[in-house]
Amino acid sequence: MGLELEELANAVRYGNAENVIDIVKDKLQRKEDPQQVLNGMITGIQALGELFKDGEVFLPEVLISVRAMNRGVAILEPLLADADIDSKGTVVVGSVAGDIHDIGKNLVGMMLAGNGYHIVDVGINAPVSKFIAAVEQNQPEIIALSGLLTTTMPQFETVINELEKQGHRGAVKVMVGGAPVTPEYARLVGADGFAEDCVTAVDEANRLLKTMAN
Ligand code: B12
Repeated sequence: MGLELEELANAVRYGNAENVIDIVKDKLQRKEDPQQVLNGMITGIQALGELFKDGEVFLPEVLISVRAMNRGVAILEPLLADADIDSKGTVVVGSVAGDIHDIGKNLVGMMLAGNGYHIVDVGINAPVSKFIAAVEQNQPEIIALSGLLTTTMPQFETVINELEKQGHRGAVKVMVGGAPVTPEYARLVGADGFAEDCVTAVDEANRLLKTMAN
């Protein structure tokens, strides 16, 4: 990582919103790739995640960093989500019941929007009924479930089973993701797709769309 990206990662890591905003704006002015700028911020929040895991930082510090990161993401959003593209299809995105983590879910939605998908975001801590209602109202091609906790990941299966029960499973592809999710787990719960991050999530959505066309 370049020195300045490291600076950006540190600004996120230490929750310094002013610095985050300054560095992001400066980089965009110098026509740097918004995706690279985003990666700098993700590196910062992930580094903080490690310290959080080890008990070296606590929730309030994490929240301050999340707020700083969101300020930076808000500046990048219009650049990542280029509105001038014809819609490829609709994706319902949401963080499953019991889960209030939304940075990853928002980034996945943003990258998909930037690559031509219409996004319906059901938000955080979304009960199964909310996903089903969104499917019925919007007839999406894909539903993208985000789960960051080992205790909320089983919700993927709950949503998939309910889609089946309500007769929607044939018409919608389900893709899942979140830090603890593995491709094996995705298969185990009967999901059609999985991606490691918000960039490969776009490739995965494109792949799923292709399988529907056949
Ligand atoms: C920020 C954060 C918080 C913030 C969330 C704020 C917010 N608005 O999101 C706050 C402080 C609120 C929080 C709370 C908690 N957290 Co927390 N949190 C994190 C942290 C540090 C970073 C998460 C993050 O935003 N990462 C950055 C984004 C960009 O990455 P991401 O979410 O993984 O998303 C990427 C990919 O996974 C993927 N992706 C994500 N979703 C999807 C969906 C699809 C369909 C696809 C294809 C891809 C995809 O693409 C994304 C972008 O590239 C992680 C640590 C970590 N390493 O993940 C812990 C972590 C997830 N939290 C954890 C815990 C335990 C909690 C709490 C229970 C703590 C507590 N004791 O209260 C609560 C639970 C709250 C709840 N009910 O949900 C644990 C989970 C452990 C586990 N395995 O279950 C972690 C792993 C930390 C740890 N190591 O202990 N947390």
